[in-house]
Amino acid sequence: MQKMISLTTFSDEILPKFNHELVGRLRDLDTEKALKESMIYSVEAGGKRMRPLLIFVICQMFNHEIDNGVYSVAGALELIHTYSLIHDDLPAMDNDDLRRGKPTNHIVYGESMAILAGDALNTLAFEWIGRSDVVGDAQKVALMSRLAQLAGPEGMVGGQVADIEGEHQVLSLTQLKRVHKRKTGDLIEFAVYAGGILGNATTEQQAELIQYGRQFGLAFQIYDDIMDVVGTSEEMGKAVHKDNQENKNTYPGLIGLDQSYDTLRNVIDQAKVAIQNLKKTGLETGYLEELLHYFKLKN
Ligand code: GRG
Repeated sequence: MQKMISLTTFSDEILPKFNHELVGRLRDLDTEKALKESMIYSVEAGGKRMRPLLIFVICQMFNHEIDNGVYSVAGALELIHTYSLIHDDLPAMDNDDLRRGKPTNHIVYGESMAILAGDALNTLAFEWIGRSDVVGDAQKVALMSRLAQLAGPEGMVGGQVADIEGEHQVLSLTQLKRVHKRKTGDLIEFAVYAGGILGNATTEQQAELIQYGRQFGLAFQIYDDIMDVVGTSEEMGKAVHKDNQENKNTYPGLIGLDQSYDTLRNVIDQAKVAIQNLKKTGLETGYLEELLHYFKLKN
């Protein structure tokens, strides 16, 4: 029987340890001071660490210790996520001044340094997985190639391009879903994939984890779209109501707020089906259920 710890324990104890390790490793880098500062600034700017949290709870579900190897993989994912946000905020992309309630990286360090900090975080991610002395070689190869695929042209970067290309067109819901899946969903999919690989999930369990992750990722983006309409800048730590002003394709823009909430509800229900299937394989799935409470279903 698994010894369960509460989700609050993850937030209160495991995430601070992880943050300490993450920033410590960046401080130890033998590189230029300005680059290091710029990288650390965004990594410790107060992200929710949702993707690492997914990896940690899945490892816990499989009784896999949250060791240095898990930190390397979860850290790598957070580095890639952070790089994507730094680049997304650049003047050539979304041109945002505020992220996580703080000035964006290029506002503080200038555009060149922000681009280079993003590049450095992206490449360092693969070094961290490759150099881990706890993760097995076969696992490393699987993790690195899947991360490259999901973060690269077929995944997040391609999704960002499709999003930009779609800005002056009205996308169909199917097209929008595909943009979201790649731009936002694919890194979340990596989190559940990595949890399953580290935890030695069976093929059947891995398939259900991916199913859960895909629905979680879609819900994450729909919720972000909804919050851009109903949230305040203080709550979100970034500018809101931008999507509409910038003619972005969003769920509320395409189908309205009420139907966006309905779609969110349906997507969460599908994530619950994956949870039920995982439960049938003997896993304790309470964490996966609790994580769905992140999405506040109003209306
Ligand atoms: C620039 C290559 C490149 C890719 C950018 C991630 C991305 C692709 C764009 C971000 C656009 C965006 C704001 C999407 C909404 C969902 C999302 C990814 C929100 C940010 O993630 P959180 O909420 O951020 O996990 P924190 O700050 O908590 O880490």
